[in-house]
Order: sequence, then structure tokens, then C-alpha cells
Amino acid sequence: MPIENEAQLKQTIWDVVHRTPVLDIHTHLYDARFGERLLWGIDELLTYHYLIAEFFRYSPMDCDEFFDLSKREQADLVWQHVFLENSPVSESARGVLTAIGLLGQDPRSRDLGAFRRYFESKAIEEHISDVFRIGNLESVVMTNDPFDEVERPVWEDGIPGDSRFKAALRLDSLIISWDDACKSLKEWGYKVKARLDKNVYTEIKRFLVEWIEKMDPLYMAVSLPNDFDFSDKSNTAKLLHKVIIPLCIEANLPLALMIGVKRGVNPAIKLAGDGVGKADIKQLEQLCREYPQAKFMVTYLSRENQHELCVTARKFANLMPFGCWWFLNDPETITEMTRMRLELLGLSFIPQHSDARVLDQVLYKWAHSRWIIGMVLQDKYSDLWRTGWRVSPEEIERDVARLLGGNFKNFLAR
Ligand code: FIX
Ligand code: ZN
Repeated sequence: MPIENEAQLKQTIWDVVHRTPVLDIHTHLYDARFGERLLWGIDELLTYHYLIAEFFRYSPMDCDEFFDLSKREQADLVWQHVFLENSPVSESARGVLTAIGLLGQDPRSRDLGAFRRYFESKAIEEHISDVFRIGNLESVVMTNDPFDEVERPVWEDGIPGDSRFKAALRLDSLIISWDDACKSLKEWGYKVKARLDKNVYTEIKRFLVEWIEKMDPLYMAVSLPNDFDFSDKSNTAKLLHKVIIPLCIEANLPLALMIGVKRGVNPAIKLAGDGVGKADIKQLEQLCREYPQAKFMVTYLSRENQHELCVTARKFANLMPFGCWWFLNDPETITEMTRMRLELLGLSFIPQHSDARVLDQVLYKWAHSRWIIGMVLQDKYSDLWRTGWRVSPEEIERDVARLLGGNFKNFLAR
């Protein structure tokens, strides 16, 4: 049925955005094979590092004392300070309430005990299926580190996983702290040494090819500090140029670059202590120019980098901007970034990833992002409507499917 008026247009967009399944391209979630690596439940939600940072805004408690507590005790404290003694208006706090609400719990009760009992009553397999169904998720991409002691044996066993969880080969352990990685590789029988040379590159490539076979990743990924210099003589830069990018080209895998984190700005609060810095876009321009056959998926952590990322993506089809990462994942910034990307890039980008570390977080992250993507699209299609252009429901479905998964799949297939 053709769309007759603007009100119908808006309703169609809203419905389509909500009924189109999402492919979540970057999470820290794991399928049930990975045991303790898969976090879920109310205590994990409350002790998310985003909320721990907010807890320390309110509480004068000593950091070590906090981290010595059990997870449940930490969760009690976050609940007390961030939810009860102050209203939970921040994005991360509201998110917990959206998530438990979507799971059928009543946030009005403020009954942490009841929320705990709800999660305790569920088996993980059942819960995974509930979250995928309620969140309308097609699949999620994990963050897989071949150096992780819990992950390694699972991959080595080769037992098939849950097909809703896809792999991404994370390179941080290998290329950010090469000296440590080198020791492990030696123990595992690779002929490597701290000083990089041709033979070492060959061995690292052999290691990666083996892990690509084990994991069948959709892409390789690394997170880099804002001041990372791709052109200097650091081990990380050398490994990127000599091994990683050539292998990505050979294996036709995109390289996801997550740029802009300042690790350990306040190490006392652990994961919550990472900060942000603006990066130099010239570095990315150079990379896209130097390697036209490579495919780069890029997200910057700094808000200040977002406009230039769009402009750079207009120059290079081998560059795919993705997601509103971490400190940018709040409604105000998602709105701004999604609007800007649509206006500068049309539909040719990946608007969001959840970065969920706790299974239940996908519920709120995607609910909140779907609301925003829906609203921004309503505006953009209304602008179109006013030019006289008419879109069909099928065209809206096509466009939204691209944004929520199709663009990623097409980029992989390029
Ligand atoms: O490097 C990453 O993948 C980051 O997303 C995480 O390390 C970060 O701690 C996070 O959870 C951000 O959302
Ligand atoms: Zn992440």
C-alpha cells in the first residue's frame, strides 16, 4: 500500500525500525561455551564499568576497598548511590531500568532482591534466546582474543558454537604489547623474538592464519590510543603494516580500527578509568590512500573526530564508519552523529553497535538507539516528502535493513 501522508510515513518508519532485526557488529558478549566470559544478570548490569565511574562521582569510598568487595556488594553500593540516593538519569543508569523493564520486571518496585531472584530463576540458554527475541537481534559479534586463557581452550576444542554469536579476531594482545605476546608465542612453539624482522612477521602471520581458521572471524580489530602514529617505527605500527593489513587484504577481512582511547587515565578505577582524546584524521586518510584494497571499519571515540570521519568516508569507499562508541553512546550524541552521517553519507554507514559487556545490555542499548535512529529517519524522510519525492514501504524496509545489518554484510562481501 502506498504511503498517503506524512503521518503514515512516520508510522511506517517507526514500525520498520522496530521490526527489522539487528546485526550487532561489536560486543563483548560470548556464547554459552565461553562460560564465565558471558556476563548477564542484575549484578553484572549494576557493576558495568560505566556505572562504577558514576558511583565514584557520588561516593567518597576508597577505590581499592570497593574493588575488594564481592560483585554483589559492589552492586548493592551502586544501586544505593546511583539509583536510590540520586535519581538514575544518566544513560547507563536509565539503561539498567530499560533492560529489566523489557525483561518483564517492574522498575517501579525498586526491589533489587526481586530482580536478583528473576535472573537466578533462569537458565542461561533460555535467557540468551529471550534476549535475542525481545531485542529483535539477528546476531551479535563477539570480541575474541586468542591470548585469553578462557577463550583459547574453547576454540582449540573446535566444538561448534551458537550461530547467533559471530567471531571477531581482536588484535590488542598481539600488537599493542608485543613483548608480552612474543613470550606467549614462543611458549606455543612459534619461532619469534622481541626484535621484529622478516622471519618474525612470517611466524606471526602463521599464528594469525591458524586463528582465522579456528575462529572464522568476520573481521580483525584493534583499539588504539588517540595519539597512535601509524607511520612511526613502533612495534604496533610495524605489525600493522607488515602483517595485519597485508593479511586482511589476502583474507578479504576488514580491519576495524577503534581509535581514541586513553587507557588508564585513572588506573585506580580500573576499566572505568579509561579516557578519551582527539585523534589526527590525517593518519586515517593516509591509510585509506595507501591501501585501496584494504577495508577499514572505523569508529573514533572523540566527538571532535566525527565530522572529519564523515568527510574522509566521502573520499574513500574502503572506509566504513561505524557505531557511537562508549562515551558517545548517549542520546544527545547518537542523535547528532546519526543525523550528520545521514546528511553527509546517505545510507552508506553503520549507525550503531552496542558494545554490550553484559548480555542484558543489548536490550537497552538497542531500544534506545532504535528510538533515536527512528526519530532521525522520520525527520530525514519527512524532509524528502516535502520535496515531493515519495518512498514506498518497501524502500523504507530496504534502507533500514541496510543500516541495521546489510551495510556491514555488503562491506564484508566487497
Ligand atoms: O576496546 C573496546 O572494545 C572498548 O569498547 C572497551 O574496552 C571499553 O571498555 C568499553 O566497554 C566501551 O564501551
Ligand atoms: Zn568494545
